[in-house]
Amino acid sequence: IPTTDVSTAASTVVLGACPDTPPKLVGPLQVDFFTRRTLDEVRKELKGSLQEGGRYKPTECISKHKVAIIIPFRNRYEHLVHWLHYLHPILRRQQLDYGVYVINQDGDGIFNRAKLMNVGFVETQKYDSYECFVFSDIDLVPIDDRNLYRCFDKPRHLAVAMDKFNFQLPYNTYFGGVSSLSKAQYMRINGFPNTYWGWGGEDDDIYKRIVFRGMSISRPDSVIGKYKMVKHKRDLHNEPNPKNPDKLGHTQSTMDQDGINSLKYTVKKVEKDVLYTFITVDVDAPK
Ligand code: BGN
Repeated sequence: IPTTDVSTAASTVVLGACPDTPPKLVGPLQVDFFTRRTLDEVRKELKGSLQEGGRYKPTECISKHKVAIIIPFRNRYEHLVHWLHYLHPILRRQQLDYGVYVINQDGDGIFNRAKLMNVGFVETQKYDSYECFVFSDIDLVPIDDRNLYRCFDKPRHLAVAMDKFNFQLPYNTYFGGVSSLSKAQYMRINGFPNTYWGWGGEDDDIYKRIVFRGMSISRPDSVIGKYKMVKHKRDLHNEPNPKNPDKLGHTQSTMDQDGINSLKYTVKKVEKDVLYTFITVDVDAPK
């Protein structure tokens, strides 16, 4: 309940904490990727409600959830436009205190999704005291706003029912697409591996780390956890890497050496747009 401070001439309202269940969620959403959108149009749609760098916090209450949304990225602007158009209004309705950080891999060496997510974890903490990190692929849009982009008492897997997998998990231990970890959960697994170059396996490695550190995961149900994926061709320089499946057999012995404690990278450029903070990094990718 907001209380009024009458000690000043102009009365100031002291905000209360936001409720546990955000009151303005609508449930299932219409999402389509056929409508052509430009970044400029999306900026015009959203700029009144956002702070520079893709930041937002509710004005009606104090959010309990300070969340850095981290998106590993390279050359997918057409997906970024859809993601921003749909996600900002959802995150706002969820009453999160959040920022959107696009972690852009510099150059055209082999892509490394998990290493970019580690970079996001370190870099975003330079902007605010984030305690919760949501890691999202650029091509995934939730189609139910009750799927909360925050942290829970267990590491959370959010992308449980994707259209491309017929709205089911592809397998029980799948942890790909979109996930959230608190700072403590993330530190407990030494972050993510830095050594999965190219497509495949890094999400399975993260799942194993969680289990090897005695945790389990939580998920929304498969109604709330529905996602649409923007259809696309495989990116250049992100081929399935035949070495990655073998690495998975060694996670337990490698995870203490390969992770946030061994992360090396160079920030090349930081650009603040009203819709996001765009961080370009050299991750020392093999060609
Ligand atoms: C799995 C991939 C995941 C990927 C899912 C869904 C591997 C490791 C060898 C088994 N795992 O096969 O990374 O998210 O498919 O596409 O390639």
